[in-house]
Amino acid sequence: MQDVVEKVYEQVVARNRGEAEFHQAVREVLESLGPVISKHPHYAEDGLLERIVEPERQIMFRVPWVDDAGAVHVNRGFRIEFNSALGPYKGGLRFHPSVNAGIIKFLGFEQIFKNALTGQGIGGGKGGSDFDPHGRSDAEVMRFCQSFMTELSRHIGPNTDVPAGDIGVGGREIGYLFGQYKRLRNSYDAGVLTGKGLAWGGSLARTEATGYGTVLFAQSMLATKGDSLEGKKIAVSGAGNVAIYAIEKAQQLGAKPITFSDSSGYVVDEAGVDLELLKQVKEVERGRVADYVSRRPGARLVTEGRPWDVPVDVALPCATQNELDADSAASLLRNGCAVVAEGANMPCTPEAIEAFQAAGILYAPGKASNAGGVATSALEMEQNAGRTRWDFATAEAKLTGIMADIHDSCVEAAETYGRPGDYVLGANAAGFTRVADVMIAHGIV
Ligand code: NDP
Ligand code: 2IT
Repeated sequence: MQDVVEKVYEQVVARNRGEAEFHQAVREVLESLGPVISKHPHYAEDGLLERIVEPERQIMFRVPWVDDAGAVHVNRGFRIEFNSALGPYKGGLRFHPSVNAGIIKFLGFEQIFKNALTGQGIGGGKGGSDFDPHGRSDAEVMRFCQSFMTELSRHIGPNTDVPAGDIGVGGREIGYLFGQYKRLRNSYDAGVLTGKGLAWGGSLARTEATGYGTVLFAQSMLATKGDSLEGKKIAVSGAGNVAIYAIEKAQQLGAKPITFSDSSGYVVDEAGVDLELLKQVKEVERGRVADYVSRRPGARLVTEGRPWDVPVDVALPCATQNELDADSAASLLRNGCAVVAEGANMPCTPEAIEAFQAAGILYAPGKASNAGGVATSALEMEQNAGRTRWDFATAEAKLTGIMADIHDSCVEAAETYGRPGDYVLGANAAGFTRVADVMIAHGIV
């Protein structure tokens, strides 16, 4: 790391003690900025780097709620409004027991550059809670969401901050959150949340967008080598929103996804994933991956480890941060895997990324390859503002165009800064310069 960025990194570590994931995300971006600052030293002036690593606002609040048996629980809620240079803060809400300030900060920081890459005029933010929705009744989830929104509603708005889903937050939760927001404000501000139901302001293709976009990005990377996904074997991790629609798009493009996972283990289905069964188990029944195996002859459940030991051509980590480490990377490379595209946020450890780059395979960081979700959220905001509704083909065509543009921006920036094919440098440099130019235009704020 260059001296000037090293100093900023050290300050981040000193100021945000113990927040390992936040340090990791900042380090990855700052490391990429060396060649950018060498070429354009003004980006290191006027405290720009110091400002970009410090959230504009951090909100932390108590979320009390009552379970079905009458017991009181207290969770912690977060919203980190990180950067509004390009537009209202935009980013998802995560409900998972591992959530803490450092996790939300890393996600909010990544979101700044991801959102910049979409070219759509959205700032970066993230939120969530350490609430665990697993095993909770709909009524419990509703009461939690209502309590969470009672505080959050003071801080958000269609032109201020627009939350959406992430781990543990899907259509059901967005519905309860929107219902409470509308009741508190006495105002039908459809544009205050995205990922809404289709009957109340949601956009067609938002559900599919992150997974579809990730696969489209992988297809674009392969196209630079004159190759495609046709006939490729794919390992997917996760079995949630991103994983399911990554599998769907991969199948549409003639590839063969053979794995998926949840926190109870992973499934290998050499015949190719039965997507209808997976949707039934995960989206309808809210079941576990074992429920798929019990109904699918030939599929096997592995309860230890992650799917990265299965020989495949392409890996799509779509579950959570740091789920693919150096050993997993070595195993994928040994088995001939030539493409890794991140559907999740920061799923590969720095050591895994280093191994992929040293081996010269195609590797896409999540802030580029999973940007289709937030991009389609911005399309949802656009439809809400225009009081209009596009058909699926229109929304999907826009998503496809945005993913192609993000891919090309990364390729171009990597070439500009002297490291062709380095999608990490490309994504960070392209995202950073877009935000930084506008921060400079806005003065010291
Ligand atoms: P979901 O809640 O729909 O699914 C998450 C999946 O990952 C589940 O199968 C879950 O298993 C598994 N998982 C989550 N945490 C862990 C863990 N600590 N260990 C093992 N498995 C885990 O979330 P999404 O699909 O929406 O999100 C997946 C990833 O994609 C996240 O990193 C998210 O930040 C990222 N992302 C999501 C976008 C979106 O539009 N939804 C947009 C861009 C990125 P289990 O149910 O057992 O916990
Ligand atoms: O990480 C992400 O980009 C998301 N969870 C989606 C955010 C959004 O506002 O749609």
